[in-house]
Amino acid sequence: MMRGIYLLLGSNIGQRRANLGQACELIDKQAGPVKMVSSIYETEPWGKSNQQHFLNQALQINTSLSPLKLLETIHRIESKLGRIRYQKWAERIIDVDILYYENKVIKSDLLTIPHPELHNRMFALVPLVEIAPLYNHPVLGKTSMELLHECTDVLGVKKLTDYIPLTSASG
Ligand code: PH2
Ligand code: MG
Ligand code: MG
Repeated sequence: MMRGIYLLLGSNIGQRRANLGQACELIDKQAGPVKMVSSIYETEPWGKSNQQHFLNQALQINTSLSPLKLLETIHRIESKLGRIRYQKWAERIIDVDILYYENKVIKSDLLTIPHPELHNRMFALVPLVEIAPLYNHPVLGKTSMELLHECTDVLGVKKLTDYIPLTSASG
């Protein structure tokens, strides 16, 4: 069982909280046991600002799947939850990204690990720091906490305590 595997969930359409919950359940069943979950954060959309706020959450899982098999499994789960890919950075019911796979460094057409934008995005670093503050980035040689302190992303990241939907249609 591989252990230092961290994922980031994101959703910005539909029942966002339920989407994260269902993704987490399916990951646990189909990829391997979920060992740690961060709080859920409501985050301003990065890349395209004219869309709904996201909910983001980081997970640590154990899995015996290889990185590519894990990616396939993730894509299957995203499709099952109704995600249709039509445009980069389009709104999505669910997005599951691999942040770290142990200390592996992978650059292929299909998959880049560590996630190439992790250190530039508060919506990923803030949840990650909650569950893996001292985990070392295998390329940048810095802990999650150090990456967070150096990150210049100014978009809002707010921990959900009492959850108030932004609109009646969102979850
Ligand atoms: N994912 C993106 C693009 N922009 N913004 C936020 N706040 N959260 C995300 O998960 C996110 C994003 C591409 O996957
Ligand atoms: Mg993503
Ligand atoms: Mg993705």
